[in-house]
Amino acid sequence: QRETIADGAVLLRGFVRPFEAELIPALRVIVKQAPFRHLITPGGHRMSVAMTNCGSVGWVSDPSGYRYDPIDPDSGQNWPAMPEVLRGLAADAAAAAGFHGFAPEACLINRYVPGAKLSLHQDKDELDYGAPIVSISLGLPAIFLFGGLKRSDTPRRYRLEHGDVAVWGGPSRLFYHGVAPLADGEHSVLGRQRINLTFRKVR
Ligand code: MD5
Ligand code: FE
Repeated sequence: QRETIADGAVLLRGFVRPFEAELIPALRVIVKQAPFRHLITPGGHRMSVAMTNCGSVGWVSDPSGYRYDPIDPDSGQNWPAMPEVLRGLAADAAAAAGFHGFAPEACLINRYVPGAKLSLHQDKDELDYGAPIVSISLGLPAIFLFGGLKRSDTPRRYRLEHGDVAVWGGPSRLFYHGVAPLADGEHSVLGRQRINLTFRKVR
């Protein structure tokens, strides 16, 4: 089902559940080629969330700053290509939320283990804020913190579960958001972790 939580922000609960059997093997192939790693922020902190990417560019952070880079700094090679099943699901989810013709270049893949969190932030490293960001949640449930345009706006809390998709477009594209520390648990398919994929148009 479809729930609009702000102007341009839509939750599609269970949207990718029917495609789990294609999605998870595609993920395993990517992670074999570009393993999860803990990036260092420009402030010198090691992120508790581990990350990798697929697509023509990937999001990276290091002490010099944040950027989208065609090269995986760990391998010196291009990031793995974005599998068609992922590209198609992202485009279909965007269309279901009213954003037609979404053509993502980057898919950032975040891995949360119990205790891992993502502090409140805005996604501002993309050039085209007109395009939405599509987010797919897999594995353990998480509490998503959805704020507003100001850091001081009190976030609303949404529980995101395995198979849920969120589409962030329009004014909400630049809202502050984060993920509360992951509660411990065991997911029947992915075990003790949550995986989130975010599809982005970068240029
Ligand atoms: C996550 N990831 O659950 C989230 C899902 C990230 C990140 O935040 O930057 O990797 S994406 C949530 C998102 C993206 C863009 C805008 C808004 C939320 N929003 O307006 O709330 O790992
Ligand atoms: Fe974000």
